[in-house]
Amino acid sequence: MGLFQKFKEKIIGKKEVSLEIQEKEKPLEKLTEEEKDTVIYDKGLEKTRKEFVSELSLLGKRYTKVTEDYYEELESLLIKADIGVKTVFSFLDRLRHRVKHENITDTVFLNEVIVDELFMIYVEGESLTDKINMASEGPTVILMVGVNGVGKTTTIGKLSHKYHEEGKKVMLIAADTFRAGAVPQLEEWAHRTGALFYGKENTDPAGVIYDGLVQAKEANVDIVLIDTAGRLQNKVNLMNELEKMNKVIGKHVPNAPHETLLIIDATTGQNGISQAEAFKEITNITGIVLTKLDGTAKGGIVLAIKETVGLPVKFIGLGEGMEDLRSFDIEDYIYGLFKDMV
Ligand SMILES: Nc1nc2c(ncn2[C@@H]2O[C@H](COP(=O)(O)OP(=O)(O)OP(=O)(O)O)[C@@H](O)[C@H]2O)c(=O)[nH]1
Ligand SMILES: [Mg+2]
Repeated sequence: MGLFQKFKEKIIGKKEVSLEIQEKEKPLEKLTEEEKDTVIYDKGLEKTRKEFVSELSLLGKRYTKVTEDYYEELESLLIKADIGVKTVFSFLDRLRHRVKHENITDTVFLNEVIVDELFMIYVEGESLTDKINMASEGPTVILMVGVNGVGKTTTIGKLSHKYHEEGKKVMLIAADTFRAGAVPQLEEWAHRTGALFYGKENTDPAGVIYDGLVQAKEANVDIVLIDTAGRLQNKVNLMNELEKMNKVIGKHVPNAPHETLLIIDATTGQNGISQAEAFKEITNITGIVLTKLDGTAKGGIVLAIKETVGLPVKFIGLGEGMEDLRSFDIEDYIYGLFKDMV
């Protein structure tokens, strides 16, 4: 039995929950975290679902038989959803193999096999953990990196909200001392989310982190989120700067940073993949946050990142609101994309 079959029941269950929430017009605050996931993934993946999945169904209707032309159209459809050329090719190889082996001729049935194989990309191979590595003692330090405008500061604000809601004491440190307005922007998020704050403009980022961590330890903070500048000057400079920051962090808090999350804007598509590859060479990235998935029909990028970059997606951004950052969950993702197929 394929994975899609296994998830089908769950998709149906989530659809029912979603319908009930709609009918009763329940506000977001009244929902459980699981229900929120369902609603927010549903809405945030709407664009990808509408384009990619509906085209997939149409393809199945236009071709009754699995022909070369069918494969060609499928290939361009997958590439359009930003699953990535390399991923698409190996995917198509496996699909052709299965079609032959299982003697599949019906394109409508094939859709289920396609979805099945798409999950496999994510699920198979090395199991990457999407959990955040929390410190067993002292503050957990999470460093956020990424090029400009991808959503680093906003993501920190959303994470701060999430951890605050979980009853944790949070501190935000503004080590983006470069861009005008970056420090007050983060400070505003600290105010909105009940977090402590440390930041200083026009100074050395490592120095700010140093002073911030001293305060974080004094205040017995549980989680420290560090914002960094987004400029990707040249690689060597960035590497040196990150190394300096890492040294300072490690000196203060053993084994920190516990996470270095690379933020990628999903609307930039394959460019985001190149960024992930570049950053991976520069520093020890432990996970990806994929933002703005709500603004693109290219939600397939999650799969491309897993297969081509080999880093786990830990969070996804599905909107601008504070609740719109969700832990990445493959089942919710599958639900959000393929709920109309069951
Ligand atoms: N729709 C949508 N917008 C988002 C999401 N995440 C961030 N944004 C928006 O993206 C824009 C840039 O976000 P910032 O958090 O300022 O990005 P940054 O990486 O800190 O930018 P710099 O500090 O200039 O490098 C803002 O308008 C955010 O509201 C998301 O998941 N969905
Ligand atoms: Mg910023």
